[in-house]
Amino acid sequence: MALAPVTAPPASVDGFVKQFLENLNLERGVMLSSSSANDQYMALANTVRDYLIARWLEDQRRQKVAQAKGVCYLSAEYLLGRQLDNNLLATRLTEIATDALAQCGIDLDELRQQEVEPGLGNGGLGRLAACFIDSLATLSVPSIGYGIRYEYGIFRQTFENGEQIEQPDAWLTLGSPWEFPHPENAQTVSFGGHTETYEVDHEGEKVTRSRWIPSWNVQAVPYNYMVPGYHNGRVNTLRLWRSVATNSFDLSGFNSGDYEEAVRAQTYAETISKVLYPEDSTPQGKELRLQQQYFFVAASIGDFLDHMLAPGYDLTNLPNRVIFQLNDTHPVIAVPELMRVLVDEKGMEWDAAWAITQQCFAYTCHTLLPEALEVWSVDLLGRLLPRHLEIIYRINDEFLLAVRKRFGDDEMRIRNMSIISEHPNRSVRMAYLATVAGAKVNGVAELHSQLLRERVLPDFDEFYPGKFTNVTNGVTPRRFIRLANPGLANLITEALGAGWTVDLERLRGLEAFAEDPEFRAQFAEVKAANKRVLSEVLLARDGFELSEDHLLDVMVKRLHEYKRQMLKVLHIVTSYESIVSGRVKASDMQARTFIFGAKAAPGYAMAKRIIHLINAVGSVVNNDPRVEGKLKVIFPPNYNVTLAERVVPAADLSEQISLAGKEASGTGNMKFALNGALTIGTDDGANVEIRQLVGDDNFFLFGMAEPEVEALWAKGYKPAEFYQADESLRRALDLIASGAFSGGDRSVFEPIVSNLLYDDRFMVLADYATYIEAQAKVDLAYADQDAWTKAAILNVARSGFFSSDRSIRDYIERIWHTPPAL
Ligand code: 26W
Repeated sequence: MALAPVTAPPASVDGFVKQFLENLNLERGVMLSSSSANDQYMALANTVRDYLIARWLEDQRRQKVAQAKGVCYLSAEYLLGRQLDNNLLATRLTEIATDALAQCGIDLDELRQQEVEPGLGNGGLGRLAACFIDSLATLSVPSIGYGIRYEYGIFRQTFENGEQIEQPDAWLTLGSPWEFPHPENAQTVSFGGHTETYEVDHEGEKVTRSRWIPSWNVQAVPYNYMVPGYHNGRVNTLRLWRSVATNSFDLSGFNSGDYEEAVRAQTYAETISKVLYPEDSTPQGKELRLQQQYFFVAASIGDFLDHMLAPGYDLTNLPNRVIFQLNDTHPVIAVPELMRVLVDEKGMEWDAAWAITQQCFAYTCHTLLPEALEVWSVDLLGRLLPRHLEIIYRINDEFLLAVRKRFGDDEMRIRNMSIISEHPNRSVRMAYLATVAGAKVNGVAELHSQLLRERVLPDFDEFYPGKFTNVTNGVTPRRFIRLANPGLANLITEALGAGWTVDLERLRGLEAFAEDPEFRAQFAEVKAANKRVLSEVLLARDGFELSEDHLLDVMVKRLHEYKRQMLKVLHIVTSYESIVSGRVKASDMQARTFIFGAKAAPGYAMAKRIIHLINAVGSVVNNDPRVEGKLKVIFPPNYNVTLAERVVPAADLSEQISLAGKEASGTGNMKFALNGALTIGTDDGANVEIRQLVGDDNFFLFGMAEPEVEALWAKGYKPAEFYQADESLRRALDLIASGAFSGGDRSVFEPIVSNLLYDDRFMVLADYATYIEAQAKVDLAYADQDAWTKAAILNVARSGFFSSDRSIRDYIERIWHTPPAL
């Protein structure tokens, strides 16, 4: 069949106007003259959708007919950012829409502002998933993203007297025009109850089988989102699940007057997809979180088996049809779920089912922090998912048997490798389960993958040769260059011609232009214009104004001690102290504006105190006349994808200063390099690869490398010794301790100071001196604007490797082995 049954409206200004007005009338029920901005935004979004739907339906049909191997990306988070602009870009409709709206007297830019971004993720992991589904669609890979449609995404951050306040993110209040609910395709997801055994006849023999008798269930309703590829006419699907009660009311209860009891079940069922856990890196071990995890993977596996397979599909072929990619441990409960479905529901033998399962999963690890590796107590898991716990036990028994066979009765090794940990409580190590079940396990940058093999899972690496691999993260050039930085995108197209957006290695061609003074001038002008745009945004948003000719020094990411926002604070305080003590004249100083963006997990007290300190330092530094405006600290609240799209293109300096061995990859680092910021960074995560590519001359390296960190721990790290030995560090810490940033109250930031002096798990004090040195080099380098611009161009030219398209190609080659696109 050549034509899909639905056709898109004509891609012309007139066609667009007609469709837009029709949507305004028919979908919103308003006339143009009486429509609100929200009406107009909704009608516009509907119009863009109308252009995508025919393609979408056709792609779904094609994927089903072909039955080729595809990817199910399982992720608890998708930090999507705004959809309108991306969908306009993908469909080449931006110009048409601009003109069409202008004909109706509407400014597209104003409608853009109407969209509340779906913040269905915490940070790097969720944003990576969003970049990956963009690349999967752009590379025409048959694939679907599965996740949770949280009613409330990551909290909205405000500051009160410098302290973080969390507000609910009610992103759905006005409705989302991008989602297609399909209640008729709901999956039932069960919980609780018990298991029992029963006997069946199998080829004349009686065999004992197990089954799960759950005690309650919920409905998982799919909400579909279109994921358009860039200029390739493809539209993939993101399917997010919402939980609702099975029989929304218990009618008999209702009739007998117990209204409260009747709604209770419904309310309870709906809490499962109510809110995103704002915890980043420290799992909470909360029952609701396990419910969320099981809820979405059970629905996804059920959905795949029910709707994506040809009728009568032979499940022994499943590994040729699908690979479930586990985005960290959050979806790992999918492993026993697939086993349960194959064995208990489809009647397959255990060994056959296990052989299939082991080929159908692959696991991506996103962390090195031991505290971030999820474990679930056996108590909780057994209560919520008793059959799954049995299955996990059996997987573990057979696995440990194989380990014994290979290594003998090395009890310590068995303990270390067991999926069940006995201490401090009996619990299931989800990363181990994923490693045992996964066909492949990957880290997210070279260094991370190496440390994963050598430090976190060495026994597994030995036991499973070839299972571990690396796929370095990437970011989508559509959102983070084309949309975020149209000035740079146009300059690149003028220099290199079209096509680089889907072939980012072509940025290499810019190396030659770095030598061209005219190109450098144009590049510098783009940067300056981006700073003006950011300044306007910040002024409207938070009342901040950027000063011209300041070096823009940016640190935006979740607030975590390992990321070391404190090191940045110490640098600022050091600069400030050198002015107020009279040792440095403000007029001799390179003017800098420091921008922070960071949310702290609501329960992470130290992180929240650091946010308070940053704001406190800002209000003192910004208002001290002795500084003569040479240092500015600004901290716009509620950093999110939308703000990132304005901040990243304006930055001169990108701060990537985690303690070596702690940041798995980082992806902000890539966005900055691609937008022509220079990095000051440690030898950590993907910084290592960025530096190798852009060259030492175009990167400010400082701090201990990972082996030096290990050596210092081994020797015994005493942070107070660094304090004693370094006068400038002493002055900075003393100034904070003195109450200079807390109206004389020494107690407010005392816990931060004490923590650094006596604990300092992330070795801030040990890296302080080299950091300050590197920052001095930054100041010197920035003084030669032309040389700086050249280095910035080389950063762009040499960062094409960090396209998420390349990451996805690596996944295909090293892990998924999916055939070329249809
Ligand atoms: C609730 C427990 C928990 C544990 C870990 C929540 C979230 C996590 C994530 C692994 C945190 C995360 O986002 N990790 C980041 O993943 C990025 C994408 O691979 C990397 O670039 C970052 O370095 C890594 O910190």
